Amino acid sequence: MSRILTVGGAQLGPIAPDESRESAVARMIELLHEAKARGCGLVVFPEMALSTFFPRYYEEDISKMDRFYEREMPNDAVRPLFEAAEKADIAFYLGYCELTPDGHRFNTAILVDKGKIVGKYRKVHLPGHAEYDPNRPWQHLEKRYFEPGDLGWPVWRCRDGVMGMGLCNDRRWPETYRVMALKGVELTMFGYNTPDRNTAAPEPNHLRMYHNHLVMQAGAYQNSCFVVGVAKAGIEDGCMLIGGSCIVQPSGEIIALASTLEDELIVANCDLDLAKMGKETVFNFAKHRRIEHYGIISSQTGVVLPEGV
Ligand code: CDV
Repeated sequence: MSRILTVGGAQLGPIAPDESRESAVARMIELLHEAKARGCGLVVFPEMALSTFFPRYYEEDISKMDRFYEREMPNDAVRPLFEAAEKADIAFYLGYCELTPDGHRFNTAILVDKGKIVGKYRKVHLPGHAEYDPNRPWQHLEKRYFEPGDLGWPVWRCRDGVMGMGLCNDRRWPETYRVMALKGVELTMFGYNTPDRNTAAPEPNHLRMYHNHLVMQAGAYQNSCFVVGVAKAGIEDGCMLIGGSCIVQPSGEIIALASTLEDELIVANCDLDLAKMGKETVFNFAKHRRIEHYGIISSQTGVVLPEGV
């Protein structure tokens, strides 16, 4: 018996700072209709899919950015997406900025099925910085505008599989995948906004795409799960974001890949049973993990060098 889930990665092109939520939602509904026509049961949208990537802008008073956050979910602007997905019988992942009733700000993703939020994740690995950096052409102020996520990495049963979520920078950290893999994850979803040509890192531009795929392919293979990575791509208010949305199978091979920097749906038939093979052999955790040597991973953040020169 196989468990085939047809998965769509709904890449979005840029969202301008003054583009309305209603407009972004209309674009997503169009991709959802295409996903329905192509047989999808699950669609993954990007990180911050309802707004421009505003952490590129500095504001002294962070409440001046409140217009980019959602105070409830779904709200009036987003409800049509929930309704369209329920009608199409498609589950979806959606990234957005969350402002809680008691004033906490998170970079959040939800998993929605049959009109209901079945899972919520708040980004743990916030990249960038908290104060204005004069050396950057664009800021990356996620540490200013968000608190680190407080929910860890739960997984959820959905569409006959075990699903997990991360957001953007989380995909670069092996801990993200492994925590979920220890809960049996079979498909892990990441939305991302990855700037190109304009960060503080002194590396050639082509490496952004190479690393984007490298981390998700390694995460899929080493944890024997599908990985779906979906970009907000293209030139957003003058700032270039990479595309390269992809679906990776548990072997680590890419089985669907975006070819544009615009709104684009990629689709793959994912047999969730393929995740079993690695979990029962090379990455049979119960059999092969040696936890007596792993303690340092959860007790230490920075590097401690050996003594001497
Ligand atoms: N939105 C992100 O988390 N972006 C980071 C950038 C800053 C490197 C990323 O990991 O793609």
